[in-house]
Amino acid sequence: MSSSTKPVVKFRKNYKPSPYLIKNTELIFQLFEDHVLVSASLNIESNPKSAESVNLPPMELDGVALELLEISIDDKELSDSDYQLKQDLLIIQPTTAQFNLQTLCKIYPQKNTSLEGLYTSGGKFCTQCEAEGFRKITYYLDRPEIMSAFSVRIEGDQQKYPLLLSNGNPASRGDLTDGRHFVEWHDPFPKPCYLFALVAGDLDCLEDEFTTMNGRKVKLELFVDKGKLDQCQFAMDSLKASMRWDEEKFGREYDLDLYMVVAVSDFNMGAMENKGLNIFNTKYVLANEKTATDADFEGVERVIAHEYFHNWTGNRVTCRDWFQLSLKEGLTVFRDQKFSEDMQSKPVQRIDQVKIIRSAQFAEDSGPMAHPIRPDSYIEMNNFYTVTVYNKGAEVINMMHTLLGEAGFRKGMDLYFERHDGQAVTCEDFVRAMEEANDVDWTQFRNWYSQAGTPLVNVKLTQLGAGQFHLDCEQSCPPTPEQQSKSPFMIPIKTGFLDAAGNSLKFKVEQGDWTDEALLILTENKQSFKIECDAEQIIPSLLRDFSAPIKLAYEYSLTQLATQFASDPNSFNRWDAGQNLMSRLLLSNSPTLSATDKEIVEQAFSAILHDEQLDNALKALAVQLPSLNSLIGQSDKVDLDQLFNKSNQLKQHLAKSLEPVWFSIYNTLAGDNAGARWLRNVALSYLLIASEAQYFELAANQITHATNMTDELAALQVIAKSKNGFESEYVEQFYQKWQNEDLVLDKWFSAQVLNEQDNVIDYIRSSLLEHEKFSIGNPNKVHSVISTFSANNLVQFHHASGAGYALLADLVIQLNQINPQIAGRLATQFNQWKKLDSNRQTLIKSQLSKIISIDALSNDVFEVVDKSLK
Ligand code: 0A1
Ligand code: ZN
Repeated sequence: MSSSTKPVVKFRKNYKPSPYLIKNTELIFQLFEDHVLVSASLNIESNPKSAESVNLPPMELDGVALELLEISIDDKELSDSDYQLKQDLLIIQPTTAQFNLQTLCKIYPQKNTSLEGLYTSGGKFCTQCEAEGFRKITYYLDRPEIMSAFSVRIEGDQQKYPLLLSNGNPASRGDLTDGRHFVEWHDPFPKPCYLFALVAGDLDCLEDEFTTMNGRKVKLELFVDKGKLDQCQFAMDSLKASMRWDEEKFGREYDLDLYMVVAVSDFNMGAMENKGLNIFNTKYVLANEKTATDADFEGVERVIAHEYFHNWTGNRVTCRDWFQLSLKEGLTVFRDQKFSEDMQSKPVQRIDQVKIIRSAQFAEDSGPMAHPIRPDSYIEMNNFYTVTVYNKGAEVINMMHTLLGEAGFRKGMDLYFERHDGQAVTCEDFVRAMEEANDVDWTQFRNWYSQAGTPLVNVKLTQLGAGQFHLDCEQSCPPTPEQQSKSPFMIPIKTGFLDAAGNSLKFKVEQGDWTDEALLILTENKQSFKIECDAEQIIPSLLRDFSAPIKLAYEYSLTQLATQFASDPNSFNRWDAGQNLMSRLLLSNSPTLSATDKEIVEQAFSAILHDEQLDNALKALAVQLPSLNSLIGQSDKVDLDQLFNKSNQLKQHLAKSLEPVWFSIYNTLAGDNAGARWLRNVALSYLLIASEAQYFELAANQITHATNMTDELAALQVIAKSKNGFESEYVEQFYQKWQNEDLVLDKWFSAQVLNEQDNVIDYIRSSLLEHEKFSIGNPNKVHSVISTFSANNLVQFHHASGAGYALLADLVIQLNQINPQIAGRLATQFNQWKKLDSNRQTLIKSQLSKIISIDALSNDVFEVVDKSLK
């Protein structure tokens, strides 16, 4: 990180096309034990589209932490006065419109703990170049609109690195002297440098083949650490399923002869879509029943699909600049979500997607880092790989899909690919393709791209006469750091109506046809819809399937919510009514829950659990309280102590009053599929809340005899959370059993940080952070311990002593040097502080002030903390 320079803000409005292009890129990597030599030969041309007034302006190439050993232009070595080396830049003065620039740089991947650029993980070399990591490899125009054809030669020790991989197709290979060998690769598709990848190491490989819709054979190779082949089959199956799905749904075929996936343990994110050579966090590749939970399997399937789908939405059509990130990420998340809905249960998937929006995205949208899905400015791009750009971005695409329908959406996608294949484009280009393919005007819809914040829609229903109603809607959007006032959004609200018994009603909107579901499109600040419905009492079922990323307020009575919870035909809204009901009780001003409140929920749960039509996964979801994060995410101010209290009271009540039901579910449900395992494990957790003494044996028995990780982990979680969790022999046994299985150890760490007793913070500091298997350099470990603690053990993270805040701040400071990207992300965990009481505000503010005053603060952490303090 450029720690000595003052952070510079980059603005979207200042975009200018690059004055130069790089047509061809030839790279030679010589790998050694303590350094790597990188020679680059770049065919450069001045850009006819450049906005520069001078004919041949100076050329500025990005480069960070590079030792420049040689530099020449058209084979003539440059003297010191021919170029300038500034902080993170190499500046040359071209004299012709076309020339070849050659550089030789020395880099130190073995010392690179930022996990950006070229680094080592578990004895192998690997890369991560998105967003701006390529500049840590060689001097380059490190911006996504520079698309170049790459040829790469890698040389290294034959024994240590039998595999030398890069993008595209292998072109040649051979032996060198001193036990070294080389492989050359050529990628025929011009690509931005953020999609460059290199891997060198000694790995096991699972091979397979896929025949595309046009009969072309594609070789599939999945590389993992030695001994892990028995955890690869599911990822391979998911890859083939994704390839088929993209052909069937979108007519998109894979374009190279080879598709490689490499799994590495040290990785900042989930995975990376490098052309033809995806690099994955092991967490999203390795899975078998013994080591991975049902949720892990879904994660693998989703991320494998996500990276594969990027080949068209991201690689073939890429981003013009990083402000356009949602062009590829929102769209690709949307695509992986639709894929998961087709592979798994649709309502369950939708509920999972919405939970992320309501907990993490609403929180971001109401905090200091709020930004539109297409941000207007940033200091450190790595801070903008956010739930807003990704998940709200996907919601915006989903609204397009809802507005246009399946066929209209496909027409838009086809036009987008037809127009922009091989180009680096903008969100505006995407919207225009959708608009023009469908002949619609989305001027107002574009506000979703330019405005931050979560719109709130207040809805009221008034009866005008027999069977005649008005649905009055009013939208508003709170100010966000850079935008004080907002224009109205275009908001599709999928709506139905129920009678008092919960049956679906037929109705008409304005002059429309009779229907049982309609899409109301709100465009004004205030808008009223005339509803005709032949019933006395009607219950609106609004925002079905979460048809827009908004908050919706309607004053339901508790009975109406209970009715909806029991029988809304829309599965999503049925779940949502339950969440709504509980949120209302938990967030009300009263300090405790009344007996009637508790009974309403108890009866609703009981009905759900006895409903023979409802599948187990939906039951499991329905009987879980809204997460504290989503309750906080949805509020402007929270009384945390009251919230913790009431949510404990409710859990205790539900655990005790339904004890026989939980017990019978636990004992009679065969855990032979994911939904059943889930519900059974929810029952187990309620039983331990009802009485640890009485039911501990169930958990002990389960952890001892489990035949799959889902059950084993569920038992570990309740045991580790119990009163004697820290000393439990079962926790120790789990460790002994799994000590050599890195990803399982991550679960072991996480389970322990969720214990809500006061000594947990000491335990984390003295036992977990000091544990021989903990490593601060490994993002998965940091995540398992620190992020899990601060995001999911809210009772202790927000402990009135401030010890939880101090723990997080210490880790941010420690990681600031080692891995700024992870440090920046951790620091966002403080972002909700303005919603809290003044005591906690003071405590957090003092930690933030401590962080911002340290030496050599990275841009990543600076940007987050500085905004938070404003
Ligand atoms: N494009 C990847 C995510 C990714 C982004 C940044 C990274 O390092 C800074 C790494 C991966 C994806 O969406 O899967
Ligand atoms: Zn992505």
